[in-house]
Amino acid sequence: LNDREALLSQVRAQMHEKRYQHTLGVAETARQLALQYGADPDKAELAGFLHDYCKCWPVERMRDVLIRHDLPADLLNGDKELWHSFAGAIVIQTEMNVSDPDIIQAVRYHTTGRDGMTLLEKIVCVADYIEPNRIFPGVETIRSLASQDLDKALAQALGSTIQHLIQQKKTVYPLTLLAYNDLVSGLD
Ligand code: DGI
Ligand code: FE
Ligand code: FE
Ligand code: FE
Repeated sequence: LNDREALLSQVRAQMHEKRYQHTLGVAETARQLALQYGADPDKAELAGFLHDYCKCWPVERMRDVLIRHDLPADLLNGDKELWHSFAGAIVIQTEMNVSDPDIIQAVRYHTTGRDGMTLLEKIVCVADYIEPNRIFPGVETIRSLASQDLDKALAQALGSTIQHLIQQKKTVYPLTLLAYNDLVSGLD
């Protein structure tokens, strides 16, 4: 109980209020999706709660973590938007004593996705798109797909992110394309 309070306040201290409300939304949405799709609801909630742990850190602090842990050059030379998920997966181990690989992977891949995503990874990634505070064109489509078919929801979500990145002339990280192709080729 006291542990739970400490966990909440430590995560809250890493970010501004709006990001914290998003974090709570992802945690609750991930729990609901886990109940719906047969994953561990406690793990899903915790992974959702931790997923954006580093999101509001200064980029230099995230870069330090990535360099110290030898993360790939394509990540360090690529879009800084991706850093918080890979840094977060490292930092929750050192600062929050998280050792569960399922939770660590769900945080690591919550932004990019990857091929062969686990159920928990999919749940956190979809929850990140559809939590109640999210408003963007197309979110209702993803919400309704998520109530029917998690893979369809995630394919739709990643597909719209890829389109958005291309429209803005931004790079698409290879793992995002691999995730998208993997999901689409598995759909009926
Ligand atoms: O941290 P959040 O804002 O809650 O959400 P996120 O971690 O899913 O996404 C962070 C941003 O990363 C999102 O606005 C799109 C951007 N982004 C940049 N390059 C890529 C990318 N997202 C994906 N999936 N793949 C990319 O290559
Ligand atoms: Fe994120
Ligand atoms: Fe996301
Ligand atoms: Fe998020």
